[in-house]
Amino acid sequence: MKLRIAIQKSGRLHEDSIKLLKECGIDINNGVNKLKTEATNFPLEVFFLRDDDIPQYVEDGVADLGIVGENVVLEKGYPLETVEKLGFGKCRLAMAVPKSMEYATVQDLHGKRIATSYPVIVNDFLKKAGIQAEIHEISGSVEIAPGIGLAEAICDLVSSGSTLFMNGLKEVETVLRSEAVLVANSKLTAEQKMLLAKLVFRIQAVKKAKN
Ligand code: PRT
Ligand code: ZN
Repeated sequence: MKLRIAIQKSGRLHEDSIKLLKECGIDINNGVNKLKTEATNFPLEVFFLRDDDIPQYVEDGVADLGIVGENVVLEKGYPLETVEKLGFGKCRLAMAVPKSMEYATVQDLHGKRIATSYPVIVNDFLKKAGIQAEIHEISGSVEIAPGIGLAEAICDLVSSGSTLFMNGLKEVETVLRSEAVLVANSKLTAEQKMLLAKLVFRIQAVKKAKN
């Protein structure tokens, strides 16, 4: 019996995900272009996937566990169990508007067009704030939307803020704070749960050693 974990194939979470497993004493050889690999000293199989696909694989039980940003987990909306926050991949999903726009409160988003790759989370935010706005879903380069006349505001991930700055935008609302999390399928067997507990114990030890 093995646990199967899905991690990002390439991108911002890839390196830190591998590093975390290594720090947990788990040896994996991650050759380039491999779709999966096996740990040599822990009953763990590692799948390399696009981050957007990870929640679905875990929900379907094709993988038992996944490492993915909370932002992706929430947007997909599957009832996965968040087992542990991992302390890397930190960012925020934020509303931003052109620097020149006067902005005082969230009410200023009323009636505006908002470009985002996170329509579910944004819709939820607007609903809670009692704001009616038009959501334009786009899959990339969200920050150029105001400049090309597609929207008056955007909602996108921000870490340093330099992308917003370079595009003449200012951050006006934090919609969500996010970091990488370990998620699990909600129907693990008793044996799988025991292995997961072992893994989580090691992750917590790694995190403690860093504080
Ligand atoms: O190929 P795949 O689909 O797997 O990857 P991806 O391109 O969809 O995702 P990727 O690798 O860019 O991000 C993976 C995860 O990293 C995200 O889901 C977040 O949880 C987390 N993360 C942390 C970030 C950032 N920080 C981040 N800054 N994801 C994206 N960004 C982008 C943001 O969209 C914007 O374009 O970086 C730009 C802003 O950065 P700053 O530093 O200029 O503010
Ligand atoms: Zn992605």
